[in-house]
Amino acid sequence: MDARVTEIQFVPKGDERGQLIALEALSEQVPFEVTRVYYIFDTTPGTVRGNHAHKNLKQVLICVSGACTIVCEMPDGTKMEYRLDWPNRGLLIEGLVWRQMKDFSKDAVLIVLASEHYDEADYIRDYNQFRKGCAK
Ligand code: T46
Repeated sequence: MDARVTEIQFVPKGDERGQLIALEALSEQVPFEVTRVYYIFDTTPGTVRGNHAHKNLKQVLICVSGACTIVCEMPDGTKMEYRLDWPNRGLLIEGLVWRQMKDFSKDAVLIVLASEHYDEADYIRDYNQFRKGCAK
């Protein structure tokens, strides 16, 4: 799978009562079957999470409360930072992308929709192995 990071803008179904965002599997925004959902909250101030890549996983990250920064590095060393600070912003991460999550606000809740069940064998935690583009 090619490494790819795509910023997604969700269109809220807003009215005078407030906002609602609906996400559907196998849609343009979530182009996979959602097999797992997890969320990160109550983070320790200054913490940096992640520091790994995935071989095959596809994920959509949304900071539904507060804000955090996602740093994505491609196997060629290209780095991009994305500030997720509103529930209508998402990040689709596919393939071999080294990711870090940092600068969490106190109220940050980062929810992640994932294409596969949790599998430690899908993680690449060795940065040098990642830079070699080795998915073994
Ligand atoms: C990712 C970023 C954005 C589970 O038991 N099941 C799960 O589905 C997950 C995601 C984690 N865990 C366990 C494994 C560890 O004992 O929860 C603990 C913390 O996981 P980890 O250190 O991998 O968390 P992060 O925040 O560094 O990374 C997570 C995801 O693991 C990863 O896939 O892309 O969020």
